Amino acid sequence: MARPAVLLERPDAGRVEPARLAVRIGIRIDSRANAARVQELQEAGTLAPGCHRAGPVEIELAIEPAPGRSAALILSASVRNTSERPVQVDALILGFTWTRHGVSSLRTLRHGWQSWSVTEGRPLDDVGEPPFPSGPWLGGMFRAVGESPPDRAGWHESELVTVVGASPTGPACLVGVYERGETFGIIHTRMDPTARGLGARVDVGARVGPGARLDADVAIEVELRLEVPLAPGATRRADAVRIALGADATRLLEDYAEAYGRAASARTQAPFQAGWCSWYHFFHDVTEDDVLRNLDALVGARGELPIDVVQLDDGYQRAIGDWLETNPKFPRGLAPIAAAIRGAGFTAGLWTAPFCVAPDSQVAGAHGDWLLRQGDRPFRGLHHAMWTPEGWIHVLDASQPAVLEHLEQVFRTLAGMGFSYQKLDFLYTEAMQAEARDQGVSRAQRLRRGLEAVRRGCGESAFLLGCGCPLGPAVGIVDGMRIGPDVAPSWHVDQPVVIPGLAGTHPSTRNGVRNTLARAFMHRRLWLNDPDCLMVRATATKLTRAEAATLGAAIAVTGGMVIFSDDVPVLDEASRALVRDTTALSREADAGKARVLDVLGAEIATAALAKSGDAVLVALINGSDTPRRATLDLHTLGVPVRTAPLVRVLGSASPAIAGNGVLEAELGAHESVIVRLPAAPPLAVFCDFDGTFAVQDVGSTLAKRYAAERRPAQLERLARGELIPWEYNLEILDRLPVSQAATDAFLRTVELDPGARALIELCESRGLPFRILSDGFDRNLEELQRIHGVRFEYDANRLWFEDDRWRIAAVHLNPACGCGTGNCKRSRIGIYRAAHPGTRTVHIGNGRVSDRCGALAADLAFAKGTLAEALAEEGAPFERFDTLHDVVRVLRRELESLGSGA
Ligand code: 9PG
Repeated sequence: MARPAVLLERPDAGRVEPARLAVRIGIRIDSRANAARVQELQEAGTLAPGCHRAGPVEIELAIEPAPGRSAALILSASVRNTSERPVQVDALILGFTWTRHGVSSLRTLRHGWQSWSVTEGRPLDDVGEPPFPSGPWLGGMFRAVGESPPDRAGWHESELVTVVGASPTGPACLVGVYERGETFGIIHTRMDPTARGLGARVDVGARVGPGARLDADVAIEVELRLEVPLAPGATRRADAVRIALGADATRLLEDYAEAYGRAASARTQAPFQAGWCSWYHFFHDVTEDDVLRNLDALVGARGELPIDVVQLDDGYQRAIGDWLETNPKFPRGLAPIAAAIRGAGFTAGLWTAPFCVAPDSQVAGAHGDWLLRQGDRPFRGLHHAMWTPEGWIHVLDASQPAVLEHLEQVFRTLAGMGFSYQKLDFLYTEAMQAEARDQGVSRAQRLRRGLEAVRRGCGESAFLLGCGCPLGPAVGIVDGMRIGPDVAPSWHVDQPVVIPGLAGTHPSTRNGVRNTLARAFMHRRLWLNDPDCLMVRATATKLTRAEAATLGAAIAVTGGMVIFSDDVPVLDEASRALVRDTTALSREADAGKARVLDVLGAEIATAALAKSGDAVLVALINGSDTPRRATLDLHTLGVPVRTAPLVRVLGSASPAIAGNGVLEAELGAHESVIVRLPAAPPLAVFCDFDGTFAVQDVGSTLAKRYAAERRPAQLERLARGELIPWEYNLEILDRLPVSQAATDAFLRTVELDPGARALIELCESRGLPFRILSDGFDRNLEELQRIHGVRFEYDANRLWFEDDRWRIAAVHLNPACGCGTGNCKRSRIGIYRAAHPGTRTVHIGNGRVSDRCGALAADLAFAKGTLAEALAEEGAPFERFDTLHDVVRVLRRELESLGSGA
């Protein structure tokens, strides 16, 4: 069989090959939209650019390289009904395989549909997504499709985006949809049982061994859910899909979010948000007095609790859907609340569930025809016992222009009262599988249009926070997004009834921390992440201080919004300190760049970092239920740091850094710690002196001149291995009877390399440490600096004049290294590297005796002369240079690529 074309390839991450292109056509068994339906799968052949027939439709597919330098493709598809009858297009399916990646044990990111849906790393096992045990309606609150098609059994499922790859780093393949409110993308993955020569069942782990294949195929299929009827001749465009290969899953996710955000005009520029919210202490019982008391307390604590937003949550409204009317707990209505908050110098925030309406609301009573339907009755978006006596909540149908006008009007009124921060909740209800008046408006489009109407009403300058929101359609409309389930004053889910299949989405601190870390890559690329409220109270909580600090640590190190939700007047000093510390650290992380390490490795990520000015915050997180010794090799941070001073800034564990650059801490169950380390420069340059920085070799010239008769014999002993290089030096140079004046006269003839000054200038201007490593002598280097008017730091052997003779002493003999020189360059570079994990070390040299061990120790070696010969013989990588100008050119290029984060 001919090999299929390769779509995408990267030497360190395998390749992507096309598989099938198909479409799901829905056939309704009766006339109701949500009534029983069967689906027919129509294959359109192999995934390839161009036009493909699939039963009654044609699929047009374009495949283009993604802009930029990464190994990524963009697939854009549209579907056209070429038949004479309407066709229900449920989904387009784009299939491919990821292969030859060399990974034996793969993991995958399960990304959830909406804010509260589970997002975590999982093994790519044969089981796939477990069947949802509580029925399609409940399933449909947390997943784009309440019940997966039967042919998806055994596949893993992820919504919007997934990465499959090695943990902690290594080859990875990302597939992500640039959802713009046309479709919902679901990505299915599994070990490919049809992979060449692998048989029906794949046990990848078992095939690891000498000569074993490590390149099992992963089958990946993206389903772009349209679920719209197409009239004869009509065309529909699906949202675009990105496929990317790389060597680090987190970076692939960051690149995806960056490119997606740009393509979708994401709103990422709002200032850092810190605030107070009424929900997690007062819940539905909140009163006007509670809000005003807390407002007073916040005014009193302004210096100490530096927040901007005061947000009233659920509990003020007369009925769900009637957002402009308050219940008796807010006798003066909403406007005075906004005025009081603003008057106190805060931003006034308000909670609503814009698409939800209770049956007993005025809006539902007056406009029964505005609701999404399910057959002959209004659709039920959720059951909420606190909201209405029967508990059922209906949903406004945003496919209707009148509904959009109503939404716009409501939010214009709220904005007019002074609420410039809107927490928009239960947004998923709009996008559930229900019957809309205009069936041609897809579920994603309904949500998008509804949100656009809210934005029009609120105005451009308002801060909109999505909550319970399917993520994709909101990009470009909201400024902030809840990225996890509700937190609670307990680590684990603590409620009387846990709904089967929903334990991961029920309120708990653990569930919040898990999502906060797993979705950190979205922050400031798609919006500002809202990790949900910090819980700092010391009473009426089952959280230990350590657990509360873990929530704080996850919020802080990912740089998201910091909202706390405790009764301010009763907070003790430790609780206030946690608010203060979390806010200050998160503000810092937000201004820099935050990164969670190893997103695939565990359900709850174990380490994260944030660059912050000239420091780096590093978090070690133990989300597990047992104590553990957390370790993190600082060389794997991807950011250069110094190992001292190490300052703990959150948590109470006592971390330390071992000599090999590994950060360690004993963490109790659910305990975390954040430390601050100084940032280190990206490169550190070590340069040989004699013959490299200076043209002539001082020592050997003096030896030739003043020890001519002894020299040949000693050189022979050196060559035979009877002397090590330092012993040879002792034989030749120690007690050499040459006057200081004669030596200095010779030194005045020594020239510097033509690029020597440019190299020092480059290092100075970019803050790169520059150090001469010389097996020559300190006195000569001092003298030559004076002669040439240059300054540099150096390590060199000692030379002094005593009793009319020169005396020498070695400073850094290292018997463990074979170099035998007085100043072992390998160990000098090794010492630097251990104290500066992540800094790339550079060595420049020309001689095989004293420079070889330095060149081999460095990350980047420049060589000429006998050093270049020696390295070439050994097959060691190096950059050849002639003068130091060549080195300067390459280092500039290197800095550019490091600076771009590639
Ligand atoms: C107000 C709350 C808070 C909170 C929101 C949201 O699945 N559920 O039944 C469910 C109920 C409430 C809930 C989330 C899920 O909380 O996340 O911050 O605003 O509404 O009612």
